[in-house]
Amino acid sequence: MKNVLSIIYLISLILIVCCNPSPDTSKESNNNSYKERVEEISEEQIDHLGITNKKYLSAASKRALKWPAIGNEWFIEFSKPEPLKGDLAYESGVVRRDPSAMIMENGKYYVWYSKSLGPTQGFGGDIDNDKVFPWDRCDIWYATSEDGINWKEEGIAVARGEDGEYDDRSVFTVEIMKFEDKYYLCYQTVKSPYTVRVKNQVGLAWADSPDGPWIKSKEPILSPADNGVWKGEEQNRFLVEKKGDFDSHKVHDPCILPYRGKFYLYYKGEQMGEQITFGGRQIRHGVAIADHPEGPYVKSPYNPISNSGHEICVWPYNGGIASLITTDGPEKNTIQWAPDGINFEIMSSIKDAPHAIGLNRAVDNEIEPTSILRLGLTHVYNNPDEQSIMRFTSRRRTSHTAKGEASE
Ligand code: AAL
Repeated sequence: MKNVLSIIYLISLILIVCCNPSPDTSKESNNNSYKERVEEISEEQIDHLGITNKKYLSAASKRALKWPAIGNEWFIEFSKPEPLKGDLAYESGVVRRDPSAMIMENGKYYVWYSKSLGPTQGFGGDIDNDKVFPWDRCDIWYATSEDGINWKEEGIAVARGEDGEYDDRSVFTVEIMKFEDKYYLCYQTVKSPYTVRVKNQVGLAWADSPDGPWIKSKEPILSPADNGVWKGEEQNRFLVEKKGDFDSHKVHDPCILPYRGKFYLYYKGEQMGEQITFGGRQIRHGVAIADHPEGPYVKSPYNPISNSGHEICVWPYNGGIASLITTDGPEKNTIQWAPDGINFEIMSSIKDAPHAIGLNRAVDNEIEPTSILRLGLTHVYNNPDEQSIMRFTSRRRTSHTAKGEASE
């Protein structure tokens, strides 16, 4: 017995020694792997980052050294949302929300948005007659403005479909794309009955003028992945046998950008059996790509392309695509950029970003990474039953001085 115990002890000792390199050895290999880099690090970088000794780089210093040679171009601060005037001012009993981007046509800004009337009853009652969400029973309306502050509501652009059509219950959360003198509105669609398990799709309409008339696609241009399995018949979206892809339940917030000779449809995916994780709801972003604006759109095999975010807010910059990520996920409150429109990296962190941003596509988005965010539209909840569209501004902070102190 004594011999057996001694052998076990000896084997354990050998295993401990072999499998756990001493702290000194690991430090050495860690420093070795940085040897080459250390020689590359300039005195200027060391001075700029305030590093004490370039032979002893903390994880934070290593990350700092990987930052691109940027100032604070991607870092911005947002104003509080301010009310609009005219027809888009708050109106009792009305929901106006999820504004599209603004485009400038005929000397005026144009914006499209979801509009519905009356209070929200939710899912507890008679869903055939009730309004289950503020964005239920919506049509897509549009408005114009000369200064972006005073708005004139022009009327319905795209209405819900006839009974039995894929968009017969609600059309909402719209985006605009102008391409080669044609206008395209892409938007979310729901078919009745609006249950908690109903799948949400994306529709498209096109016109030769921003004032319409709009021709609607006969079929949705994007649908949820079909590989999730509900558990049981009960209307409960959290009960699943299998969750399926990140977009197995809903495809939302579509936004099409012409990019690299193709059309990139960015969207938010909601998953069947959605859970709360360490960053909030399981909300991810994906992209589907087409050769023509009308489609067919093919989902990228790289999806999801973001594991964070909520409403899509994307714009072209410097040959790539920038994306503002809010609300959900571990990388919420960041601006990211992908050189290829797919592989996004964090460029800055932000706070108090407006929700459901309608970008100002009338400005030159190449002036600075965030020039397109200098002013724009957002929505606010006046209360659970009423939402209105507001405007925001943003600024880059370039100095930090005490009262009376001269800046650099
Ligand atoms: C929004 C968007 C989608 C959702 C709802 C209306 O902010 O993410 O449009 O369906 O909320």
